[in-house]
Amino acid sequence: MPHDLVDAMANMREAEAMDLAQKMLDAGEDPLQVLDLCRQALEIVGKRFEAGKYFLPELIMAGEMLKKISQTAKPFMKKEPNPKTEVTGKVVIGSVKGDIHDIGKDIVTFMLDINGFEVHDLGVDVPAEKFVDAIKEVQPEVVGMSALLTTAFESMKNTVEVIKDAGLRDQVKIMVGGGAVDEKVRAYTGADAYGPDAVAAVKLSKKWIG
Ligand code: B1M
Repeated sequence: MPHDLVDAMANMREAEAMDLAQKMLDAGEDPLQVLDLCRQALEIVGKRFEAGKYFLPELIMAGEMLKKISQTAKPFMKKEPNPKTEVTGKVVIGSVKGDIHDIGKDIVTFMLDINGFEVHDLGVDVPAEKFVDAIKEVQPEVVGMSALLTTAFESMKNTVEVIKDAGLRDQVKIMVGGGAVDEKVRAYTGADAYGPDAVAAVKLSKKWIG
C-alpha cells in the first residue's frame, strides 16, 4: 500500500494531498521526507503519462501540487547539521538548455541558500553561453546543472565543453543532478560529481568549498 500522501497526489486529489502534507509537517515530520513522498508520487504520475493513462494536464497538475507543497515545507526546513564554521561560497545553478523542469532544481537552490551559499539561479532552458557569462561575472566555486529529460544530457555535456572552451573549467567544480542523472550520465557529461538529492548537493558543495 502506498503512503496516503503518495496515493492522494498520484490520483490528483489535490486538496487531500495539501492537507496531508500540512498535517505531517505540523506533526514534526522531516520536510525532506515529505518532499520525497511527493517525488515518489510524481514518479507514478510520470509512469502513467508514459503509459498513455495520464496526459499533459495531469503532469502539469502534479508539478503544481509539488510546487505548493514545497512552498509549505520551506519554513520547516533546517540546515544540514554539521560544520563548526559557516560555509560561504558561490554557486551558479540552472536547468540546462532544452529542459524546463525546475521543481528539483528549486529545492536544491533553497537548500543551498539556507545552508549559507550565495546561489545564482539562472532559471530554466539555460544556454551554455549563459553559464559561461555567469561564471565570469559571479566567479562561483560550484556550477550546478539540472536536467530531467534524457535528451538534455547532451545539453549538459555541451555546456561542460563550452565552459572548457572558454578556459573556465579549472576554476569551477561542476555538479549535475535531476531525475535519471546517475554516475554514468555524470561521466558522459564530464562533470565532477552528481547529486542524487538536495542533501547530497549541499554536502558536495560544502566538501568542495570548505
Ligand atoms: Co515532465 N517529464 N515533461 N513535466 N515530468 C518527466 C521528467 C518524465 C520522466 C515523465 C515520464 O514520461 N515518465 C518525462 C521524461 C522522459 C525522458 O526524458 N526519457 C517527461 C516529459 C517527456 C516531459 C515533456 C516532454 C512532456 C511533453 O511536453 N510531451 C515536457 C518537457 C518540457 C521540457 O523540459 N522541454 C514535460 C513537461 C513537464 C511539466 C512542465 C508538465 C512538469 C514540470 C513542472 C516544473 O518543473 N515546473 C513535468 C513534471 C512535473 C514531470 C514529472 C512528473 C515530475 C518531475 C519532478 O518535478 N519531480 C516527471 C516524472 C518523474 O520525475 N519521474 C516528468 C520531483 C523533483 C523533486 O525531483 O527533479 O528529480 P527531481 O529532483 C530531485 C533530485 O533529482 C535532485 O534533487 C531533487 C530533490 O531531491 N536534483 C539535483 C535535481 N536537480 C539537481 C541538481 C543537482 C543535484 C541534485 O546539482 C546541480
